[in-house]
Amino acid sequence: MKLYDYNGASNPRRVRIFIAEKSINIETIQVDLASGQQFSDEYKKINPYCVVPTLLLDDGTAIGEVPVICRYLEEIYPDHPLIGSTAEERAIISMWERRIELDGYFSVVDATRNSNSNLKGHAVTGPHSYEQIPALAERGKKRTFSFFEDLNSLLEKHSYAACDHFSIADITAVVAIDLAKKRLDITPDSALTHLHRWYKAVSARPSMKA
Ligand SMILES: N[C@@H](CCC(=O)N[C@@H](CS)C(=O)NCC(=O)O)C(=O)O
Repeated sequence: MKLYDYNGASNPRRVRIFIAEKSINIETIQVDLASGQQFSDEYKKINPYCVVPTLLLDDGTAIGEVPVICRYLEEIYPDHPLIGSTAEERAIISMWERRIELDGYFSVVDATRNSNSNLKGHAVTGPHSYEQIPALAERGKKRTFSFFEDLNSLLEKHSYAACDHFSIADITAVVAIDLAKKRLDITPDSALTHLHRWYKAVSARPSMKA
């Protein structure tokens, strides 16, 4: 099994953190996004969406999409569960992870891809070309601030994003916050005390260095 990866990119980081939390080792292969290696014919055969990560199984099966890769790894490495141990827990954690991805992670991505000058003509990942829409960057920033507030309210109810223990929902949330800081120079307001308490605790986990 091999993970097609790129060290500077946040979606593969979500999978790298997941792998580190599971204490498993998976060989990684760098796809140099900066030089456009994701668009090479060779990589397109592995992932026609021209994105990383992709998990390539020993029989040649290629699995894309972060939550799907993580779900596959959870099934084959059930120790240290990160998507829940019961049907109900799996549903609750998956629900929050999806909401955090849709409202938080994708808002940061929208704001970044529609404003970064290196991404002109490439506002949406993949083989097709799309121009940037500045209004989407503005909306993405606004939605990022709303996400910080909503996450703070969530963390008032339980110690971690989805429940009272660490899960994949925390991984998506922390990577969204780190991406907002790195790409947009946006950080959560210091008044969001529940978010900051949680962020400090999860950021100290060794897996976060991945
Ligand atoms: N929906 C995909 C998104 C993956 C994605 O957008 N990856 C980015 C890196 S963070 C990428 O490969 N970008 C290539 C590009 O910008 O051309 C997933 O969940 O895996």
